[in-house]
Amino acid sequence: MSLLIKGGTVVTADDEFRADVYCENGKIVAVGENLDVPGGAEVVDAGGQYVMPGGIDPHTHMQLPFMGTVASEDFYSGTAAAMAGGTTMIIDFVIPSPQQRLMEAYETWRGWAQKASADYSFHVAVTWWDETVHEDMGTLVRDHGVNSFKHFMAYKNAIMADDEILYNSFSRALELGAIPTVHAENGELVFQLQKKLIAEGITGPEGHPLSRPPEAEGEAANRAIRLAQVIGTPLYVVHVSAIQALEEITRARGEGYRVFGEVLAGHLMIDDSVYRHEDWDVAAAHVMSPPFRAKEHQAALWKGLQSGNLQTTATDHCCFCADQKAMGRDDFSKIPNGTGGVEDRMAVLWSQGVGKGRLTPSEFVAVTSANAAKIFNIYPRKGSVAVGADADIVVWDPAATKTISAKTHHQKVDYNIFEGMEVTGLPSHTISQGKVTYKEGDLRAVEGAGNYVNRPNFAPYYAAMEKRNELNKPTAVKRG
Ligand code: URQ
Ligand code: ZN
Ligand code: ZN
Repeated sequence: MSLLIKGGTVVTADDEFRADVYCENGKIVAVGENLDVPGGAEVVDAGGQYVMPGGIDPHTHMQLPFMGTVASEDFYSGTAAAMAGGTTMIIDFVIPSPQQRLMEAYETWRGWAQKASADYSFHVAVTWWDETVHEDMGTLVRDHGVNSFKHFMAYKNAIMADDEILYNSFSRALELGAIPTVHAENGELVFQLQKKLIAEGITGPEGHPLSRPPEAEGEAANRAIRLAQVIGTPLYVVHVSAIQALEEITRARGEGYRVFGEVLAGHLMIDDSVYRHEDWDVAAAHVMSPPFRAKEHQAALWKGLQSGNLQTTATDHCCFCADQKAMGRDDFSKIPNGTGGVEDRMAVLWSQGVGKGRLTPSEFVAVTSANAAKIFNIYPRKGSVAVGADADIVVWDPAATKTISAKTHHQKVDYNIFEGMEVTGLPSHTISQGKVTYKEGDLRAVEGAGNYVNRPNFAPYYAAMEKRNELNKPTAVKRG
């Protein structure tokens, strides 16, 4: 199976240059002008277009069992929709129930993901603690290519990790050469505010953002950052939505700490007025956590992306249809949390980022693909257009336009948070494993074609850090 992408401008996180790209057996084997390749290759004409690494969405939840229901998008339909939008890899989440062995949950999610049509990997959530969690984290890093562990600081009485779990898990991650990640909201504060609002008769979706103020995110972000700092691990903060959290990340990075921030395409574009929509279903369709924020937060998040204080973009694609959202008809805290976006992220980021002069094409590649690959240790296999890399590529037509709508999207959900948004800049071709899986509206995703991507641990880097920690190792004072 060979493919020649001709006449395009290659864009990586570092540069832009005119070159053809030749792929064989799922790998990039040549990048250069006027390539002389063996006959019989399929040819994609990329004239006037950009040739970029396929998008990596480091935050999705396909068919997640959550809040009494199951997300409507599965691993096949979700990875197919991703490729229709230029994303060729997702990093999803294994989320064990408290007291459930991590390895058991991991095997369950691996089974679900067999049907994926594009490559995928898993962060594994630590939602409880005992010796078996300590053991299973080691097995996952050593034998299953997991190098990131997630901690939900929200969702009290469900999957919330308290400080004891955070301390134990971050410490174990350091030993293993894995990176801890957090959903940073103070779960206790949210829980108390939910109770208070319901008691005051605010039961509609307008109560959702009121129960999750930006200060609840800022406090948790700072707490997680400082725990990681004392313990000695890096930290990745998922779906940063608020100025208060961005400020904590910016401060820690300014102090030289290795803290990474992720921002969702939705949080860059949508404000909290959606929760006051007169149509209950529209307001409920936007219930996700952290919530969409007041307008000033969007502007700050763009600056965070432009300044390099936020490194990746994602979607937190976790879909629930109207009949599922209706579970919270009388109590907003029972509306399943989650929204979609895996198909739209790249076009939204291009249109509103590159199109508005906020990002260069190379910065677009960095925040939609390369940085996630680097942070989760799969670069340059993923996130680059270079010889030896996986042939996961998007051919991008900067002039193509469309209006985003649930009526035309490939996502298995009956609402689109970007409904009606006009975008300029779309994939003309998506290439996964060296095969054209999307071509000018024709989606050719193959169920089960996706591969699980092992992500090597960071032990060598941590070993160096350990040496530094050794130097500063505290010693007991000898007395008397
Ligand atoms: O919190 C998350 O990331 C999962 C449960 C998806 N739902 C959401 O509202 N973000
Ligand atoms: Zn979350
Ligand atoms: Zn999530």
